[in-house]
Amino acid sequence: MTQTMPKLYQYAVCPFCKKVEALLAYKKIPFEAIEVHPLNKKELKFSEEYKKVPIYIDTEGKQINDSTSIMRHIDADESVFDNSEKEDKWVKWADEVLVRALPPLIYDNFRNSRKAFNYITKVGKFSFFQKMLIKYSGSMVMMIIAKKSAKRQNIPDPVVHFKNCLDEWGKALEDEFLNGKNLNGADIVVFGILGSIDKLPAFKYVEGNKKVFDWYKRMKNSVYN
Ligand SMILES: N[C@@H](CCC(=O)N[C@@H](CS)C(=O)NCC(=O)O)C(=O)O
Repeated sequence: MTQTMPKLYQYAVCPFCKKVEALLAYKKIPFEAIEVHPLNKKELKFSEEYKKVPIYIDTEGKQINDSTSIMRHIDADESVFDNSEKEDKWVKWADEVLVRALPPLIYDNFRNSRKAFNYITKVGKFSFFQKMLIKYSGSMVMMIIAKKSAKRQNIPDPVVHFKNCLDEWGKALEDEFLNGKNLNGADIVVFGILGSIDKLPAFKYVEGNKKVFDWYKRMKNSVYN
């Protein structure tokens, strides 16, 4: 079987994709990132049933769907995930609470929503017309989805809710990382998720939480150096 570079189908600000990207970077695994058109998803044509991102195609051409399954596949040697109870708890929290706190925060009004989509269209290789379409219709659609999501989750104030999430994570940190001196899968997951807003105005709330921001900088060093 021919060996090729793994491929990661993603969106630039997708927190699930950023989790995977962080693990690949930490493990120094080179990969090809393919930015998916968020409206027509034409890059995902090959995937008949599953139409979400991330999708990972490994070096042997095997397709893996879902960020958690992809991370487990990449970390098959278990050098990052320590499978502790604490790690499991915070991985679950990250996917169920932290990720869901983001849309109401970054798509809260049309201006911020457009900023997020400005970034998305800058990163992807889209034509001018596609960029305009993605920027304006995407911003509008995400703003509506974010409002519904806030209501469903009973989040009256997305900023307060996000700050509370950051406090929770800060309190869980034992030393330099979640489990002390060595980072584990939950550190990578939370780092990746927060990294999805790194270039957006909402990142100021991460910078404003000293404990979490110090940890974030440590993570950046560990993941990218
Ligand atoms: N459980 C999945 C969730 C993936 C997911 O919801 N991805 C979003 C983007 S952040 C998506 O592709 N939504 C469908 C869409 O954009 O149409 C995972 O962990 O990978």
